[in-house]
Amino acid sequence: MPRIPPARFPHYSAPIMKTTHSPDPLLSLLLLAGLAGCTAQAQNQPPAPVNSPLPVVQQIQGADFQACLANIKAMALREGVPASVADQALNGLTPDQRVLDLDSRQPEFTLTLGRYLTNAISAERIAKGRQMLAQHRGLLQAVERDYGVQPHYIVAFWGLESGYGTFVGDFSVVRSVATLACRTRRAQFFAGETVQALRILAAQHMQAAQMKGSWAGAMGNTQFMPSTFTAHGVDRDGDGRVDLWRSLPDVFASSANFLNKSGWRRGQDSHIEVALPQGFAYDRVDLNEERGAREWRALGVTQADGRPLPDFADRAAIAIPAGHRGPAFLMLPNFKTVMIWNRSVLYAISVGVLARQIAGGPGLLREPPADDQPLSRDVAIDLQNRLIRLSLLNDEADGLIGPKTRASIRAFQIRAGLIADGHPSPETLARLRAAAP
Ligand SMILES: [Ca+2]
Repeated sequence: MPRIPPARFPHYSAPIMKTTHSPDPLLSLLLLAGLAGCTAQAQNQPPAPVNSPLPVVQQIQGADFQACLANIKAMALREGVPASVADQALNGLTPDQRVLDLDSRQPEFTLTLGRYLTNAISAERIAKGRQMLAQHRGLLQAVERDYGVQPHYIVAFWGLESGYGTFVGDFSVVRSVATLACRTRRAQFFAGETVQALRILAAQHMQAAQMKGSWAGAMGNTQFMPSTFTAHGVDRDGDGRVDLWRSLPDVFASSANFLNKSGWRRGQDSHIEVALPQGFAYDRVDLNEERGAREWRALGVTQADGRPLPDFADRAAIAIPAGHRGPAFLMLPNFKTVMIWNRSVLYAISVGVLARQIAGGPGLLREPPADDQPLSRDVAIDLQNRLIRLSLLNDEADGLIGPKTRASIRAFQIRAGLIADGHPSPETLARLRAAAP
């Protein structure tokens, strides 16, 4: 951040591929937010390479780099990539050690909501977003007519992904995804991405030397992975190529097309910031606790500014990623669509908050608590060990604050007379240290 440095990518966590993007560097945030279950619900599995039998993928892993590339080439030929294109892109390719270094780094801390939003949404980013919205209004409105995604949301994604095209990455995409396919345990996913990257070259959307992206292969203004590019890229300007690097019509239409295909509901927001009443039962805040507008109103939930909750379609759950002292978010259906783009709750919140500000609205009405500290893995393990000693957690301490640990924190908070929001706030941590020295 604008994009969180890829070094934060927590590769020790279970399946973490985003649908559109590189491995999610922000999953740990989501775990801190106690919302890991949300990912399991909303995520799509990474697209498997089409028509690639598993034995080929298994061969890839054990092979040396050149043999691995030969296997990927065989997969690409079966997908219709001409041998000349595959040879030109793969011959003489070597693994990129920078990519492996970035991939192997583990995050030392999980970010808090407050820190995340500070990184994601600067005053400058809001101002430039407003400027971009005004400058490209006609094009954005035409795209909205065709795909149903509001201009300020398209601009917000653009701002978060690449700083409005400022940060698009300078890694060779083919080399990055081939390196990750042949040198990491995620062979199947990245072999498929390599094949899709070759398909992009075969279709002459972009030449290999120009096809640059993030270290994990996310490309252009939208930071699409190759498979998302081939599935959802749109040639809006009609020059015969999808160009997510240089053509804003293609960039906007491709983003909107992805969101449209992922279930975006025309004209709707992704979340509503809400206020919870005094004495609210925080065990109702859980991703499985979806309720309709009438039910939430009956429980005393209002908009953050005190106005009554508007009607909304379907049922929605509430998230409190900074605990009861921080802002609360009613996650509307489009929130789930944002999480198909990037399966991080904090990312999805950022999109909604930034979009609203780009449209001229206010930011958060309730700020995250300033004293919330990023949780290191060691502190998280220490927290879990104390919960285990109190017989409130029946699990191994793994340093990941998931739904089970969060439930244990709630149980401790109830025992200690604290508000049972399941959030490891400084006060909860201090009380836990005193109770289980
Ligand atoms: Ca084009």
